[in-house]
Amino acid sequence: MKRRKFLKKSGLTTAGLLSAPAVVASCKTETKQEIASPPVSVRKPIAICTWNFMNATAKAWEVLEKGGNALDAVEQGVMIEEADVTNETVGVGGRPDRDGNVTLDACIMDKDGNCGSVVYLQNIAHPVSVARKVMEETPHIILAGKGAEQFAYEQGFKKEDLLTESTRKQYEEWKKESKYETVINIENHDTIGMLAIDKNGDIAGACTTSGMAYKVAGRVGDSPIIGAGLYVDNEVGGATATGVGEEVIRTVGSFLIVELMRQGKSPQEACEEGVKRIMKKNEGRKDFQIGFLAINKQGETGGYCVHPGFTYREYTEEGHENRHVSSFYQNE
Ligand code: SD4
Repeated sequence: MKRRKFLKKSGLTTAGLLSAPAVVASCKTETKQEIASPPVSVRKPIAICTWNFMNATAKAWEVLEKGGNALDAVEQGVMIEEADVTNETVGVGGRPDRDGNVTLDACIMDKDGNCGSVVYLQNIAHPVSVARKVMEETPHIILAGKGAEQFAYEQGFKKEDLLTESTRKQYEEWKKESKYETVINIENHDTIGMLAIDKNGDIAGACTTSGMAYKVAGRVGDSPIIGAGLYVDNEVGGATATGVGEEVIRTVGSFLIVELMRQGKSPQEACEEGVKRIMKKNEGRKDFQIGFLAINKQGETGGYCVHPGFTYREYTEEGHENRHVSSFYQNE
């Protein structure tokens, strides 16, 4: 008997079935099997990203809506920010290190746990796509610096000047102050981490950044580190981070969030717990920012940040674009 017919005949709704195990037990085997695994309602497709990057989520949605997979959606989604010269924390137009060089970090992870990453990459506008090539075209996971750049050229990427007039000017100004040390503050944000579930229910994620502005040359943050800036487990969900990478690496932040979800926490609860762990190790500090964003297999989302003002953007079929403002943790 088809499921819908059975429901009609028995006068039961799906909710009724779920709360009526006695009825289930008395059904014929054929029907029993269907009822024993009721369809879980999943919000899919869906794309979410850190901060308020509506063009990026719109692009990811465009891919998902056409039936595209989550991996393509997150790659193409974050590429919007990599190409946006007004985003001074990602791709072209990203702020340089203290020696004036723009060095980029990015990673990507798919439903099968495959992943690719580039760190300290220069002169290439789309590090996320190079990271995908590392994942798909090499037996490795991370390529760094000159090697990553050389690999990118071999894969057909073009050499580009990533400094813009604006970031060059800002750098010159910064140098005048001779503050030759890394500035870690709450304004240092706008890294994009994106997570998506496609129509098949598969999850993928990507994260891309130019890192902390005026960092010590050679510094690599959390964003390209699988488990820190990004983690996806197709059975459980995915998480990504933004903010001071050193703190995220210390707690293996995104992996922690996914493991907390595996233990039954909602994405929101998991992000809150992740932030609290970091704050516990930083009693009294209020001068830095960490934000986590997460999605579980059902398409539920959550986000949490040390500071107020953290937002994330969500794109789904029902709600189209919703901007969620997460709560924040205050360290007493
Ligand atoms: C880093 N997590 O390199 C990055 C910075 C960041 O928004 O997220 N900025 O540490």
